[in-house]
Amino acid sequence: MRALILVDIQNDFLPGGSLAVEQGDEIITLVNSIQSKFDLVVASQDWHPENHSSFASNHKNKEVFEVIKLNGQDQVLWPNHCVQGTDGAAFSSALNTDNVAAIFRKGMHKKVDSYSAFFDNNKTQHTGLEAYLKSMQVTDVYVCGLAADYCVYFTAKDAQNLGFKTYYITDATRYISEVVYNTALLDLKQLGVTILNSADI
Ligand code: VGL
Ligand code: ZN
Repeated sequence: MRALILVDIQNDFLPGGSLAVEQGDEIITLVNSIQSKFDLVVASQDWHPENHSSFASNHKNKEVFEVIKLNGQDQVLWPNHCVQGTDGAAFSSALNTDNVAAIFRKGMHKKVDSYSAFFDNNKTQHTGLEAYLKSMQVTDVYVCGLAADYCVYFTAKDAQNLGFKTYYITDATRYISEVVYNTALLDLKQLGVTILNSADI
C-alpha cells in the first residue's frame, strides 16, 4: 500500500498568508494531479492555539524568526499562523481534498511545537498517523506540501525512522529557507529517504 501525505497545504503558508512560503501555490495543481497514483491520501494541518509558544508575539522582546530555547531545544519564533478555526488555518480552496481519507492536526499543545505529522518536536505526543497508516497496511509513504525545510522534512524523517519506505517529492514542495532546505535534503539522503521528482512516481 502506497500513501501520499499532504503536509500543511494551508492558506497561511501560501502567498498572502502570515507565514507565506514563496511560490507555495505552485505545488497545488501538481499535488492534485498526483493523488490518483496512490492507494491512500491523508493530510496534516498545523492547528495552533492563539497563545502558542512558537509565536514570537507570545514572548517579550522577541522578533519573528529569532531562535530561542524551548524545552531545551532550538525553537524558531514564527509569525502567528494557522490559528485554530481561522481562514489562515484552512486548506487552500484550490487543493482537492475529496480523496483525503483522514486529517491529522498538530501543534495544539501550547508549549510544544510540532513540525512532523507523526509526533510533536519532543516526540512525546503522537498524532495517530503512524497507527493509522500501519492499520491500513501502508508500506510506502510519499510526502509533499509545505514547508519543504520544516514540516515536510520532519514528516519524511519520522516516516523513514518508523520503518516506512519513504519518498520526498521535490517538485511538490517549496521551502522557507534555502540553507535549511539543503541541510534537510542531505540528512534525508543519509537516512535512506528517496528524493524524487513527481514524474518518477
Ligand atoms: C511549519 C513553521 C511553523 C510548516 C509549521 O508547516 O512547515 N513551519 N509551523
Ligand atoms: Zn506552526
